[in-house]
Amino acid sequence: KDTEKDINLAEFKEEVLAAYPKKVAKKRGKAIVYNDPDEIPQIQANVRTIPGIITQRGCTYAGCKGVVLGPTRDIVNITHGPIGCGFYSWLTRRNQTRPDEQAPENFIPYAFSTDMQDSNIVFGGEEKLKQAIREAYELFHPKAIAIFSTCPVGLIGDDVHRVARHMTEELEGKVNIFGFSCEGYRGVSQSAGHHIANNGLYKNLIGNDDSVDGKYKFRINVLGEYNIGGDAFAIETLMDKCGIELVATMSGNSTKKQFETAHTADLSLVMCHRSINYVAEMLETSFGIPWMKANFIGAEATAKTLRKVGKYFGDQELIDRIEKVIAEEMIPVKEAQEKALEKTKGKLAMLFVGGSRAHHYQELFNELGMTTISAGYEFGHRDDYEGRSVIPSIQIDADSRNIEQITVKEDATRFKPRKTEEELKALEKEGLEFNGYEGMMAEMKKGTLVIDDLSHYEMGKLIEMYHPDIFCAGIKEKFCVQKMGIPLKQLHNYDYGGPYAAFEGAINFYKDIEQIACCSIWKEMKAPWEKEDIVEAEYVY
Ligand code: ICS
Repeated sequence: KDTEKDINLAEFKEEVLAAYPKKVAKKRGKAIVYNDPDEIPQIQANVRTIPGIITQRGCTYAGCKGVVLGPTRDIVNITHGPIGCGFYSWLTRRNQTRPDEQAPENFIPYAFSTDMQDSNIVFGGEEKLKQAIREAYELFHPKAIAIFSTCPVGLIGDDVHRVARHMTEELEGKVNIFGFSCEGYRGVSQSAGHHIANNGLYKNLIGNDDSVDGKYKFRINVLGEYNIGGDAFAIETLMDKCGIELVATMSGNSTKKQFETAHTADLSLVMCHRSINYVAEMLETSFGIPWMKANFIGAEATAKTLRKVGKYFGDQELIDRIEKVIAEEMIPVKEAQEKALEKTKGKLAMLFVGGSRAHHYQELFNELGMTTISAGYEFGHRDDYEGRSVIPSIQIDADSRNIEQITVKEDATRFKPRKTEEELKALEKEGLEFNGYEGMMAEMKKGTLVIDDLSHYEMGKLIEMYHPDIFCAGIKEKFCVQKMGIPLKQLHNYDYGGPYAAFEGAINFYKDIEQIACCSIWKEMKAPWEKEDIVEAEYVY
């Protein structure tokens, strides 16, 4: 099989559902759909995983501590819970850091945890948490300390917010201490953790510092970029070339100050909408900063994003500089692309990653002449699939029902909107889109398979039935898939690779995928007993 013609995806759904009990089949059936970009079908997403199914998902604590706050280098992030939670969220995501004068501290290599024991479960762990905060303060003198609740903390009722208030008082306000009720079971996945983290950032940090500094007058935030494998570094370098100030990156290689001054930017670009849309909205309602969807994954997408920024500011000098940068950067990109295309063209990919990469990375595969025949998120919501304009806004945030919805911050109205309604309308006429975006389905081919919260069993079936040339997922899937003779590229932590963002990242990706997907070694992955005759002996009694 080498072409799209030889595969018949239509058989998949019936075959896979046949193995499930009736009720399960009914529920899973709603999460497995055949795409039609012209008439986008409804997909079930962001609902509880059926117990017993092996899911790819993570927990709410992972979304809050691991994903959103974790990459901040000068905040001490304390996990209040058993040591396993802190240990498994310790550096595995490969979010990179680079201390500088603004924040010479770097706490990312540490795993801070209260290491709760049986006695803390029985008698309560608040005292231990207080002690941990005292210790962290004495040892490191950080600017801020964040506390993250894990499942047992919620079950026994330790109040991390009360502890935060108590310790702020005890330490005479010398350090900003705040807690997150992000117990693992709070939501159906990481997604609830993103929301809780966004609310906490907004309440405790954003808007605290009005100072405006930097080299350039065009000031933007890049939200939903976590510097995995150095992605944010690649974006920083690119912005610098274009003469654009990056006020805050949320939260790759970020600092407390970046959060506190984010409201001084004039535009927010949103990379991973799923994890940070709440902050984007809050920055807009409170401080009048418009946001646009952006994508730095893929060379074409990067160029498009830069042009959007140029258009937003409407400054001819900036626009010219951006065009010059794009023209220069595209030379090595095209060279690398052509070289890779000789081998990658016509190959097939499957992508099952979190809440935005399964969509964004399709751009890079398109640039490699490869087709994504099946994709899905672990915890995306319906708008991430169907597009924000397709589904009614009331449904956008169904899972966050039990999470506080914050809109306006008191006294934030001291800031004027960056553009008037008319100016924004005029920009929309010129093709800029604010507060909206296309979901994954609008950009996938007709008849391709879109599957939410893919189960381990379904993954095996996909491989068995269609033998894609590459399967993109994470560490939980990697070795199972590779044992089936299909290469797996981790799109969470990039294995050992990256950056994959911006022009520089696209070149890295082309090279890596050519090597991984076009390598003959995978044909040799059959176990000896699968390809050789074996002699079976019988015992004689
Ligand atoms: Fe966003 Mo892994 Fe991001 Fe996305 Fe999110 Fe996670 Fe990672 Fe994955 C993430 S924030 S940790 S882009 S950096 S929770 S790779 S949705 S699952 S696809």
